[in-house]
Amino acid sequence: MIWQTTRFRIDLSRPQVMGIVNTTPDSFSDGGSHASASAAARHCERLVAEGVDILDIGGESTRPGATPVPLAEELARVLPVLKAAVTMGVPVSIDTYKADVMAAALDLGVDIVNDIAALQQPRALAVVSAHPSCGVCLMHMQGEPGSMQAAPTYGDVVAEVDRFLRERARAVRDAGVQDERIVLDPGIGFGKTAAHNLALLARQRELLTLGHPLLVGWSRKRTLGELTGRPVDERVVASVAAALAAVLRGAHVLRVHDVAATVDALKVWQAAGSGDVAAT
Ligand code: HH2
Repeated sequence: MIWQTTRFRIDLSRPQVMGIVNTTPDSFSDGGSHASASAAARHCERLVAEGVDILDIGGESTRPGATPVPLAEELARVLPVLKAAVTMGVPVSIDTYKADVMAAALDLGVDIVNDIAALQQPRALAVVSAHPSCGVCLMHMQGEPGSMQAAPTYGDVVAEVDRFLRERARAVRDAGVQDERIVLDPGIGFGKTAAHNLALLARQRELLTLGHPLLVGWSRKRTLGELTGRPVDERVVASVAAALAAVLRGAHVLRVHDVAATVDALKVWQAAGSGDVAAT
C-alpha cells in the first residue's frame, strides 16, 4: 500500500512513524515545551535525526476540555514551523480542523492534512479536494474536544467507528480525492472510554476492511495511564507496547511523541520477521 501525498508517495509496507510536534502551550503531554517557533523547528530536526518518517505539526490542543484557539493565533503558531519543516526532507502533516489553516499550510507545500474532524468543518473538504495530490487523514471523534469525555456511549464502538469512517471516506472520494490519498484513524481517546479504546485495538483488524491504511495515536494517552498507573511523562514503555500491538493488528502509521523509542522497537520487530504489514 502507498499513501499519496503532495511531494511523497509513502511506502506503507513498513510501519511509518509520525512524530508529534505541538506548538501549543497546553497540549496534554508536551504543552509548552516547543511553544516558540524556533524551539518547535529544533524539535522537528531532532525527530528527523531520530528517524521519524512524517512530521505532524499542530497549533491547537484537542485534549479533553481544551480551549479553542482563534484562527490568527493558530496560524501564527504553525506557519513558521511548517515553513522550516518542509525543508527537512520528510513528509510534513498539518494537524488542524480549520479550512483556513489547511489552505495556508498547503500553500507552503505541506504534504498531508491530518483532521480530527474528518473534513466536516466548513470548507475543509473543498480545500483538500481542490488540491491535486495532498494526503489526508480522516479521524473518528464522538462529540467535540470540550465535552467528548463527559459520557461517551456506543452500542458497538467498532461498528460505529467503521460506519463513520466508511461514510467520510466515501464523501471525500465523491468530492474528487483519490483513494490512495486517504488514510483513516479510529481516534483513540476522542469521545471514548478506556474500554472503547481497548476494543478498537483488540478488533482493529476489522477496520482494515475499510480498504484504506490505518493511522493510530496511542502515544501517552489516558488509557495507558489507567492501565499502568503512570503519569503522562512516564508512559513511553506503555506507548511503545500499544504501538506494537497496533502494528500487529495491521496499523500502517503510528502517531507518537517518543520517536527514538518507537523507531528502536520497530527495528527489532522487523528484524524478528514480524513487521511485514503488507502480508497481514
Ligand atoms: N491525537 C491527538 C491529536 N491529533 N490526530 C490523529 N490523526 N490521531 C490522534 O490520535 C490524534 C491526533 C491528541 O494528542 P496530542 O497532539 O499529543 O495532544 P493535544 O491535542 O493536547 O495537543
